Amino acid sequence: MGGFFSSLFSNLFGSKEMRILILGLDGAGKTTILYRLQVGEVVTTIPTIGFNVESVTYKNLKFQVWDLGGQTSIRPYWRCYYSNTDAIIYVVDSCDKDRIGISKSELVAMLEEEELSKSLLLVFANKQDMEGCMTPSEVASSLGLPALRTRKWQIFKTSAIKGEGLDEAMEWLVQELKTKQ
Ligand code: G3D
Ligand code: MG
Repeated sequence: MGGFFSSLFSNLFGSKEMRILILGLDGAGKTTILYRLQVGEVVTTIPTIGFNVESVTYKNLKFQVWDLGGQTSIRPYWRCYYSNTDAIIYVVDSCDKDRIGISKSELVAMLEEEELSKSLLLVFANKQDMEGCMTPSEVASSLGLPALRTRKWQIFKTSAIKGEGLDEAMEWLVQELKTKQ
């Protein structure tokens, strides 16, 4: 575990736990990103209600991942996982134009949660290595990001599979988390 991200994160904090959610529709690239971070062992837990939560803990930093866009009936159970969330990494498949509307409504619903009201928002316009994808600014407007008034957000152009754009995004995150502390 001597990778770029662990050295980036290691100069972050004192002892306070920091929590980061990685969310988005299935197929967006969340699991790929989690493994790309290479900061620790990915543990998958399956709560009885039946949605998978993948997590990685690095020192006092905890990343948790699950898929949005499934049954709305399980939505209340997510709350157990997002209290004290410092940042949300919202991953979008930039080529999935058919589901960008669903992705937007899922994001909007998450952002309405009281406990996420102070979380930073990083949006990853992922799969930028593919032809014919939406650009980051198209993704941003499709998600309605410019209309967000009270939240600190930033969009990043990424290719999780090639490992592109993740460094810049994580550097921004670390900087923001430092100022938030
Ligand atoms: P999820 O965890 O959000 O559901 P995954 O998504 O990380 O499982 O990724 C879904 C599929 O998209 C995987 O392909 C993965 O390799 C691919 N993928 C993830 N990120 C990128 C990217 O940046 N570019 C491209 N081209 N593909 C990406 P498979 O074939 O395994 O289903
Ligand atoms: Mg996954």
